[in-house]
Amino acid sequence: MSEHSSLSNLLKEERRFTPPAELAANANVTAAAYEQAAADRLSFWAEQAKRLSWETAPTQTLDWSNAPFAKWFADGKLNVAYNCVDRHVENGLGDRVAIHFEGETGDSRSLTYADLQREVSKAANALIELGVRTGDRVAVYMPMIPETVIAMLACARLGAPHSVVFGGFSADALATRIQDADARVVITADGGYRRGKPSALKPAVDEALTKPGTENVRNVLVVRRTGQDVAWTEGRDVWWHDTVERQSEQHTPEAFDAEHPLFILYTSGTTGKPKGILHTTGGYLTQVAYTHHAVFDLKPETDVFWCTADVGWVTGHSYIAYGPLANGATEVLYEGTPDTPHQGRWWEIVQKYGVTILYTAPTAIRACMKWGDDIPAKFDLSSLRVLGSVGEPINPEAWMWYRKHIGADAAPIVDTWWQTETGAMMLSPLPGVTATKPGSAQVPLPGIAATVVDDDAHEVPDGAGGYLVLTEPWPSMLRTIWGDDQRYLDTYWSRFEGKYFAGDGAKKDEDGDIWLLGRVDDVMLVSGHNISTTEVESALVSHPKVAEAAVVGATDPQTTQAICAFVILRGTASADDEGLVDELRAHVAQQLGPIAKPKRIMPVAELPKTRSGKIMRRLLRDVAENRDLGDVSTLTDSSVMDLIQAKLPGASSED
Ligand code: 6R9
Repeated sequence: MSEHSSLSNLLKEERRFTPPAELAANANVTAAAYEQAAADRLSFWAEQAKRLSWETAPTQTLDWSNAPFAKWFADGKLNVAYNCVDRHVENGLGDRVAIHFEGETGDSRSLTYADLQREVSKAANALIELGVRTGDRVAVYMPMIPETVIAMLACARLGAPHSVVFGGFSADALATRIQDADARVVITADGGYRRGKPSALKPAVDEALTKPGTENVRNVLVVRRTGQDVAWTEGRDVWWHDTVERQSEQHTPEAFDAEHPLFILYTSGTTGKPKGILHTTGGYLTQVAYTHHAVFDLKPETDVFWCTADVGWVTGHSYIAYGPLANGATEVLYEGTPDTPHQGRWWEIVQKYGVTILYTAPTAIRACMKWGDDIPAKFDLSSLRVLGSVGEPINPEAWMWYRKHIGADAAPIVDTWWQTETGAMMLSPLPGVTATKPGSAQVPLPGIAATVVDDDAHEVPDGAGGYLVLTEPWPSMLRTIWGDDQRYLDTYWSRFEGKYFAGDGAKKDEDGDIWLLGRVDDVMLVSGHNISTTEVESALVSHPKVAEAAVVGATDPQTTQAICAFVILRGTASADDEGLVDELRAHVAQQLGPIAKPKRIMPVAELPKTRSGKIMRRLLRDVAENRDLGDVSTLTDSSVMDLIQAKLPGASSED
């Protein structure tokens, strides 16, 4: 993939932003952390494990004797819910707000740590009444409401691994996940509010439970959120307000082994059945707590943290449920979409709660860019002091907009690279230490070992590209794929001997900083050159008329693959503008070189995305190659594909 370097003028940014002096002077973590971790990585993590309250403190740190099946802190025992809730109450923080909940329709409520302790205890008692025992799997299919976090913590409290399924997934997707994990109970709601309207969830559960392989589900526990009518199966379905509310507020948590399973989270992968990524207890909680403390510089007494992710994405698990609560933080939980009832909704929430740390995804930032600078300008965002990004490479254009219009040209941006599989952040700047570069995740965090290698597993020199690999085990790593150890070995550990293959293309710049270039499966081969989708997308978005772009390689008889781009235009630009497509093609050629010039550019209104805002390039490839669409069950909005296909004939531009 050496062509990456010759194509990368765009990503070769000279701009660097040093941390604000005051933040640097008071930062939780300084440059010394890198030295300590480098001197003795395992002692560093053993030290971080002390952030948690262990019933039995671990004496071992890592057992790698059966690599790549890791055990971290194996002889330690702890309870995750105790760590996220009870211990804060015992430490006198019962009155601190844990969650400020903001409903889409404007309803709100705040739960203190003492409230959370009562609610989680009641929910745990209810699950016991429903027969849930340690080790039983519980599926959670919920909107973004406090009961979702309460349900997850109640499962954790009982040592019953949860499998949270994104509320936007179809009944089929839910059924597959219930089957694979052999879930015994499903926790759901009648519905949630989406774009100002109640959006039902219970019917999908009812449908999923008619499918073979779901027979072991004994009960469905239903939260009443919207009040809409629901079908009811007597004996199986129970209301949360009947079952949970009458329980005792006392529940004594039991300590489990550090390697006890905490959750399974399904990730779709490119083909075949979804992979159930298994995370366990002690190592996971150690790394989410440490990274939340270090990367956001969290001061739990004064900060208000807001992660906008859905709880059905790993980001919601690690940085809504577990990391912030383990650290005793105060956080915002928002039910709805950023543009309901108006496009300034997020900024209104930042202003209302005085949010100091905001963690979101590039796709959302690009949407806000498209809506216009004047919208955030109407709100007081002066409380914000650290901004985070996750989910995709953030193109420099969006990074600069985020910094200027949301961060008042001062708040450091932490671009955090990690995966469902890694459990917690792996590469990221540190806000009080790193001079940040727009578009780069830059360096492995203290205690993490990552590099970029070529096809033969040799580390590439600075200035060259290849594959991102993790070279040492880390505490929050996945332990296996649920029920499929072989697939775990094949997917992550067989490409490069002894190294974890992340599946992402990456390059190192002249300073050794790492830039992510998108999934390796998405790299295009054009006339013998490897071209990264990320770079072409970044070039397109750097044009003033383009808000968002998705690029795929479509089979082409002359060039192996031809670059096809789907673009969402900004504000006033129109798909009918004479010469627009030629202008964009010329712009990419000028930014990256003629080889990267898209053959076709199609203006579209929306792009197909997953729960985390990742573009589903596979579907766009199907469109570009005139094939029938494959599985669309993990799309957040499947009507998007109809819109794109309908536009195809007139909107395309051939050479
Ligand atoms: C947390 C999460 C993982 C994939 C990952 C990569 C992409 C995530 C990124 C990023 C560039 C970042 N990704 N963060 N690429 N810069 N800061 O997203 O988990 O949904 O499993 O996706 O997302 O391609 O391999 P998950």
